[in-house]
Amino acid sequence: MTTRHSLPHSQITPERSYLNRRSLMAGMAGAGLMAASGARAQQMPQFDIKGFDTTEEPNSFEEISGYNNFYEFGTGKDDPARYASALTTDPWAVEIDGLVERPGSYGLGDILAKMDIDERVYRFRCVEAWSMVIPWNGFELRQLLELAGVQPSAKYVRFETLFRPEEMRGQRSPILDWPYVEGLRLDEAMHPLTFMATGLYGKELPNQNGAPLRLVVPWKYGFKSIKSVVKITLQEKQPVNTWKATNHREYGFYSNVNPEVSHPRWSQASERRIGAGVFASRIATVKFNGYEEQVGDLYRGMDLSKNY
Ligand SMILES: Nc1nc2c(c(=O)[nH]1)N[C@H]1C(S)=C(S)[C@@H](COP(=O)(O)O)O[C@H]1N2
Ligand SMILES: [Mo]
Repeated sequence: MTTRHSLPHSQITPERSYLNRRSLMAGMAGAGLMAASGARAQQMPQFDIKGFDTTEEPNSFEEISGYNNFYEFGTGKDDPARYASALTTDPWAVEIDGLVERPGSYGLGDILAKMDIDERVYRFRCVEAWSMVIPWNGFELRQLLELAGVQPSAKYVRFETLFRPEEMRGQRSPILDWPYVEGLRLDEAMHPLTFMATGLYGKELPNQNGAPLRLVVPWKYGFKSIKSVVKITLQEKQPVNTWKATNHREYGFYSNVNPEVSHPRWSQASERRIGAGVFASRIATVKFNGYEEQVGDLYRGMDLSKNY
């Protein structure tokens, strides 16, 4: 498979110039917004002109690839970085089935040859109340769904992670009901913010971050962003996602970031930014993780405390 190794410009951008370019853009976008909306802008996440990229400082590559949740490799935050190198990611294929026009097994190389690889600097908020800013590379999920052709009766998308206990040591224990499953409503899946990541910082996606292909839904708690995806099913019924099945009182289907709806065991009103240092103060969590302007309409009229 060659396409995974031939990403466009981002592949050859060294980390330093990548960050310089980012902070330059942050400065420009920040200046405009501050002038327009005054002091309040200081507390709210800010985005570039497309509305996709946050202008906050990204976390380092080491932070993003060294502090992970990927229970297939263990429950410790440093287990994935230690053990995920055992995973074979080439060859890789994604089975797309259910209510689609062209069901079948799609090789990753063939998929990537048809996708526009883009960069997205997204805020990322785990349900455990820590957060990062991550510069992903990848493509919009809707491009992949359009490749398979969504039938009009489809209402939800179900995703499944690889099940390969020989390489994924966590799957040899019944910590979760394997394989890991997630789901989105079709309109959430088709939203331009909903991303399939194939890399970060212009480098290949580290295995611990869900190589070679993982979902990223920036306005939802991190567990919705399912890693190492091998199966995508279009269906009429709402999928049963792993964390909801494990504990439906604590984890729901929607899982939109919401400072007003507490987790039964902790508040969701604030978060700890990874890398900010032990003495840094917590930062306020923002509804839909700061993406309310882009996604608020998807949930008009819904009771978000019931649909948590
Ligand atoms: N297959 C799978 N996907 C997963 C997880 C997992 O354990 N298994 N953990 C989720 C959780 S809880 C979070 S916070 C994010 C973490 O992504 P990151 O390690 O790239 O920051 O992955 C999500 N996707
Ligand atoms: Mo998480």
